[in-house]
Amino acid sequence: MSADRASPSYTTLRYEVADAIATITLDRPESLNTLTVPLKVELLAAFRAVARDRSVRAVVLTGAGRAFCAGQDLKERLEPDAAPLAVELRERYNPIIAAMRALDQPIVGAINGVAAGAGAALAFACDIRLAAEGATFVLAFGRIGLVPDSGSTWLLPRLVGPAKAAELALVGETMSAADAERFGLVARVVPAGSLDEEARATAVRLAGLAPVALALTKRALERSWSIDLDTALEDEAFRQGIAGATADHAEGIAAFLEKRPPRFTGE
Ligand code: T3D
Repeated sequence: MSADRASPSYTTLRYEVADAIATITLDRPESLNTLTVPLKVELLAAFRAVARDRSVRAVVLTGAGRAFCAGQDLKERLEPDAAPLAVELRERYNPIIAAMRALDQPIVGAINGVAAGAGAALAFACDIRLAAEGATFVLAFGRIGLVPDSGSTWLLPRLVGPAKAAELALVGETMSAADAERFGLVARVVPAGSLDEEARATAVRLAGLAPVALALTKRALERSWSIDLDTALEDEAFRQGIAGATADHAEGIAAFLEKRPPRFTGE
């Protein structure tokens, strides 16, 4: 990919912007992209950079090497100055998940390999997930005497339903990419060699849509889990009022009638 902009200030991930798409690549392949404090700090900074950059219309999140992310770096956890677990969650993990879910731009997770522990949670927090054929998901927390965290107890039941979520969270079984597709955890499984291309194609399609409508749709889908139908109907009417007042809506109608592709500006 030829990057329009790549920030040299990141050391544990790559942040590249090209053609209105930000690609964030967790880049510690020698340890399966495990989450260290520097990586967590940089990942939050990267999502905040996306939030500030209105020229970015879609994000791809992926991992370098054979893994997507093996979760918390357990060697770092044994260091004497490691923060207590609850502090680490409140100060580092939770803000990343919150930033991902609050982002206006959609995030495409390109799950290239194993996604374990908080690495699985990062995948769950993406808006759309594509998985390489060999990718796996494992809530490895129970194996080390921990509770699933980083939003996984909230996100997973909403993605795969309560029965499968309970099995994954309690038993800690590894879920294959094929099963992830079967249970609706990923939108599609693709050959490993095509994952980057497929993820980028999805991001390109998203980047060509109207940004305000996309952001409102993200919020509506998220909110739908905690409201009843009557409230959802009113919520849709409210959001449609906002989307309908945008220049992009007028452009969408004009483009349709003129039989040409729309040029959305985010206005
Ligand atoms: O701050 C806090 O602690 C609170 C937050 C917690 C959030 C969490 O994420 S807790 C869960 C942490 N993650 C895990 O428990 C996963 C541990 N890893 C595994 O279960 C397996 O490694 C995988 C299923 C991810 C992959 O298995 P496999 O067979 O493909 O690879 P491997 O041989 O096990 O691992 C390759 C290397 O990566 C190996 O190092 P070595 O022996 O070659 O020097 C392994 O130790 C290392 N590695 C893998 N995961 C981690 C790790 N090193 C440190 N931390 C890891 N999480």
